[in-house]
Amino acid sequence: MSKRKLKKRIRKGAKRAAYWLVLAVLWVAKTLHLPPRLFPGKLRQMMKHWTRSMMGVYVSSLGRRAYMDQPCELRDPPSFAPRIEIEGTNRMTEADIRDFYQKGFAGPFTAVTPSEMASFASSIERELAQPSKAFGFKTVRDRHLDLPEVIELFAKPAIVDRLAQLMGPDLQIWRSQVFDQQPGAPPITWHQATTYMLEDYQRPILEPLDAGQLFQLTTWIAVDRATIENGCVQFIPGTHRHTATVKLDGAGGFYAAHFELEHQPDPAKIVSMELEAGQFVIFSERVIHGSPGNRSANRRMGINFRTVQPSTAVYRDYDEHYAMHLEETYKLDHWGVVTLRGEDRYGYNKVAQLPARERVAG
Ligand SMILES: O=C(O)CCC(=O)C(=O)O
Repeated sequence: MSKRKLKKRIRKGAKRAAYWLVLAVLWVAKTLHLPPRLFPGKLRQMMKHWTRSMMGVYVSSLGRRAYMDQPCELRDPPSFAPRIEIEGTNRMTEADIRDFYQKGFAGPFTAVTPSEMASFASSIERELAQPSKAFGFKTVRDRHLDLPEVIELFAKPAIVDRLAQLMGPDLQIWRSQVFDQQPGAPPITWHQATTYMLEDYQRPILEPLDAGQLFQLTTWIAVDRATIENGCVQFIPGTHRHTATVKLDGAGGFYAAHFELEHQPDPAKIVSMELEAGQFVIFSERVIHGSPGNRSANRRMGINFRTVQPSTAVYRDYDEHYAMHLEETYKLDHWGVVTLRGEDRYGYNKVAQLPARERVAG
């Protein structure tokens, strides 16, 4: 091993040991019910947001295992009736909503035609080479904040009508990401998310009123045709009720983050969501999902966006955010949620100033 690699490994080991020690102290403090206010800055956040079971898994494994995200359980709603009434092709029935709650995802559906998607694809390729106006550097994250064509795609009635039937009439987009899987791209390991504490493991990005309810939905839209060969998104139905644990530094990878989910999927149960360009799937980020890597000669690009109800606070008291899997830090001065539908009766979230138009749909 080269000297540089050895030094890097020692630094990493020392950092992990220090983190373990801090967590061990916090775990004792949590067991003794000491109030978070006794701790400074980041430690106070961890005392507040790491549950005893999160600390317990990390400390008892000597820092080798952790919960994938803040553990919480999803309950069924009191009724599977759609949350809004819609007529026409985008209408979902009670059986459709029940099916979503059983599996954790719904689709495929069609947002735009493959030829409409082809012109979106050339525009997004061009724009991704330019710095994001919201963050000031080139990134695949949150390009809906500076590119009107992205928000126009997200606002297609085929998408918005279904999100509203599943989650309710008032919807805010808080985040989006382009997934550009070039030929040879490695798999995106099985993963799941709840309140997005997993991005820095200190505090959650999302603070729902009730984490037992459906408070977030992801829409994943195929920019290119997505097949098993080029690495379409795959789901393990029914795994969205509980939060799994991960082996840290495991064999799997999600870009720069390395971990392996401690859930062995039954291969017969894996659903491969093959999509034509312009089609989409809606899922709860709590369902275990990933993609098998691109073994074809063609690119597999997709764009996702994440929606909450205004009752969920997003990035409360954050000035900036670090995403471990992309190794990027975003200053949040120009970040805000975008109203996709309905109204905000809570006022928790800063609303973004979009370049073309602020409200994109009725
Ligand atoms: O595009 C992919 O392969 C993974 C997408 C994903 O993990 C997500 O949308 O949450």
